[in-house]
Amino acid sequence: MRRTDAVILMTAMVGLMVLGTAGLASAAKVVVEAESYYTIQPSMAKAASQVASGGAYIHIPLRRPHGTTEGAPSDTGHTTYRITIPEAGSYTFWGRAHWYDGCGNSFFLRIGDKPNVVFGNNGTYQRWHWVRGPRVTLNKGTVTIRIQNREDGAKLDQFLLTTNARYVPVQAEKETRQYITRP
Ligand SMILES: [Ca+2]
Repeated sequence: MRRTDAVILMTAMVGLMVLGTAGLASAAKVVVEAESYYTIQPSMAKAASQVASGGAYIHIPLRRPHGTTEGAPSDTGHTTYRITIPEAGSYTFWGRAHWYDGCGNSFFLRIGDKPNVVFGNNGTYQRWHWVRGPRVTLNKGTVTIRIQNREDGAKLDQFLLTTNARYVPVQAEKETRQYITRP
């Protein structure tokens, strides 16, 4: 290899490394504590907990007797959030949930003007864990997110939106308050 070729190759490699770093740095992530809602309507309720991030979570309180078959939700209790999306793109929704059992493991989720979807229905019970939701295309600017009652015994600690499709949250995350509007 001639010396000039080597210099060109080195320059190209450095350029690619810089591009790669910029690509990683540009992944947008918005983290919201579930208790940082804009509005709340019963039977959705806020509860305090020392093991929940921020010391609180939202939930549809468990009913007694708790249903053991799928039925219609008891009401349309919900929270809404006003979130600023920092840049246009495809975002994956994740929620840090705590499910009671197979009949207390979901919410309805509505992101902006997207269709209402079922969030959850996975089989991890009685502990906080991250649950993957839909991947949605969002514009830059304000979006309203709505979490609604589907089953009693369902709890939500945090949720996040990330443009990085391969990102998998593990622990509770630091809230990005600059993207959250409170009343
Ligand atoms: Ca929380």
